[in-house]
Amino acid sequence: MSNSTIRHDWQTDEVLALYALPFNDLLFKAQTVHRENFNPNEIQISSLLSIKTGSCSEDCGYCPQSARYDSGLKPEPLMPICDVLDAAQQAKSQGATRFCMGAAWRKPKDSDIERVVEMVQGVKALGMETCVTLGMLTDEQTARLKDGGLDYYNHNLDTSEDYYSEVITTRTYQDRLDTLERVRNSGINVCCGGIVGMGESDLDRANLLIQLANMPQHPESVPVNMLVQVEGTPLMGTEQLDPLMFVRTIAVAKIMMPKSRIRLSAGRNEMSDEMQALCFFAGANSIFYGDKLLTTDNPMTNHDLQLFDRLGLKSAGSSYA
Ligand code: SAM
Ligand code: DTB
Ligand code: SF4
Repeated sequence: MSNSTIRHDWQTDEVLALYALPFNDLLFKAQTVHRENFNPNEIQISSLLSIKTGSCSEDCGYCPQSARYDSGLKPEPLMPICDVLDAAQQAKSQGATRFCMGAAWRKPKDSDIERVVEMVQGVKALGMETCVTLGMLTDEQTARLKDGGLDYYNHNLDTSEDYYSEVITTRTYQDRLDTLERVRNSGINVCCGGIVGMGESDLDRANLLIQLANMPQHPESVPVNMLVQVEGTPLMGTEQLDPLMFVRTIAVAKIMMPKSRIRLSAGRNEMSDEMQALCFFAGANSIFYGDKLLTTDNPMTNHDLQLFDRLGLKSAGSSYA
């Protein structure tokens, strides 16, 4: 069997066995799979913008945007389109090829979707790829986003089905899977991953990856976030995950989903350059770039550009350039 066989039948025991490999063996295997599918010196660069901030009705234990927690965040309504396009133009001029717009909604209203479609069309006209993350969608809303030209929809499973209810109680794992199925069926590319460092077990991390890899089609983009601990949220103070376990998670994700882009996502501001280099070696080949994620800090663009230079990494470019 080739290293890069696309499988949808991963079993718990074999995923735990990958995790348990000696670190060098695991990284060698992941890098081998990665090279069979991608140029190992190219990364895809996405920038994020929070187009609607805070006052969210959900209780996601990690999130500073939930109305239930006092994180000190100032809520902001849906941004005017011209401001969104200014931010997209700035991200493009700094080197991003995809612009990801996030809204703190449980689910959008139909009127919200119309405004988001205008944003998507404006960003595409700048020559960038588009991604939005808006919460749960109906069939009609998904079709409208597809017709409007959206390239990617981000909707994370966040963790294993078992651990999910420890983190979120206001919507179910099945709700997440239903939206993901709608997005997949509509023909929009799927961006779906999770967060580690939330106090989950090794088994939870393995089961999250099994959920992702055993979907009928692997997500094109798989963000692996390290929890950003925010004061006021329930997960503040969670024991830090061993950074090498984070690197292992990237490597196992790469082996299980060889043709997917694994994104080194939230948490980079708290990672050393050397840890990020290990993540790129393990098969991560996409990042969020720009001084801010949605509401928390990300490494400064100058620092990232220097890191790319030191590592000989180049932008993978945009299919629209
Ligand atoms: N409200 C929509 C939803 O939850 O689907 C879209 C925006 S939500 C902020 C997008 C994703 O950001 C979440 O699913 C979660 O994976 C990630 N996220 C939020 N807060 C985070 C944190 N403190 N650390 C790491 N990832 C986080
Ligand atoms: C994803 O997986 N991570 C991004 C994006 N998709 C929307 C969000 C990270 C948010 C980190 C906390 C914040 O800045 O609010
Ligand atoms: Fe709301 Fe999304 Fe934050 Fe959950 S992750 S509280 S749904 S903004």
